[in-house]
Amino acid sequence: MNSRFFDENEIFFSYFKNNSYQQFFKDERTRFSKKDGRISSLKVMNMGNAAKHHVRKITIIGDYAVGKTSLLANYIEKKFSFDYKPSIGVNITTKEFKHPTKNEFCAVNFWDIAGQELFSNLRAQFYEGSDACAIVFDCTRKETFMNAKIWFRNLQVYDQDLGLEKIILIGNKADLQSERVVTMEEIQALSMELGIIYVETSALTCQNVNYAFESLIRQVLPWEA
Ligand SMILES: Nc1nc2c(ncn2[C@@H]2O[C@H](COP(=O)(O)OP(=O)(O)OP(=O)(O)O)[C@@H](O)[C@H]2O)c(=O)[nH]1
Ligand SMILES: [Mg+2]
Repeated sequence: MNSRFFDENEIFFSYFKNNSYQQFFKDERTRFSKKDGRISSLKVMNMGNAAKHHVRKITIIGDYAVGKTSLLANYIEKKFSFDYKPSIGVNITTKEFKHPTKNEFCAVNFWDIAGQELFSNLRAQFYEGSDACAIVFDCTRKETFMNAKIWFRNLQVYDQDLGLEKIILIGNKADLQSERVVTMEEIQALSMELGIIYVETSALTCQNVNYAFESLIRQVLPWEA
């Protein structure tokens, strides 16, 4: 966990999933204080616990309103909302995984990055240090599919070390079949061109949501390598 990041960029956090963060910070013997509803200072103090802790980062990118926040909400909280509340800057949600047998934990931080153009100048710093990434487009909006390639190239600029097996392409809103405008042939061609796997999801019906996230998580857990 990079505490410097929080100090410099606190205003970009639209909200924290406090429960999951508190859980993670508690495990790490972490203190943080709040001022005016924002994180104002944060100190990580590892007091030397017998358990082994790891931290990993999964970034979720793609155009505005493709369903990034909805997919994460479905995966973490099993919730769906028809309301569109644009993300501001980045939302971070943590899920903790335990080694099947050893006293070893991995906190996976999901960085759900705002897709609106307004935030494009901020993105570079959010990509940094990603261990895996999902590029999401909306099967009912062609431009979001065309832009998936641009998101991929931008990610590669800022995170050159990220292997292709750690990036997945997600076509969301698969439930809206009658409104679909992106064909499977086009998607297959892009997925082959970029060399990354494709998963078709629906945050509304849950189709493939667990599968998509689990395939990313498998790539980052230290004991799965
Ligand atoms: N029918 C359907 N609607 C969806 C699905 N996923 C998301 N939506 C809707 O699409 C809209 C946008 O969803 P968000 O999850 O906020 O999109 P986002 O990609 O996080 O958008 P930004 O935060 O602006 O980047 C909302 O109205 C959701 O209800 C889906 O799988 N099916
Ligand atoms: Mg969002």
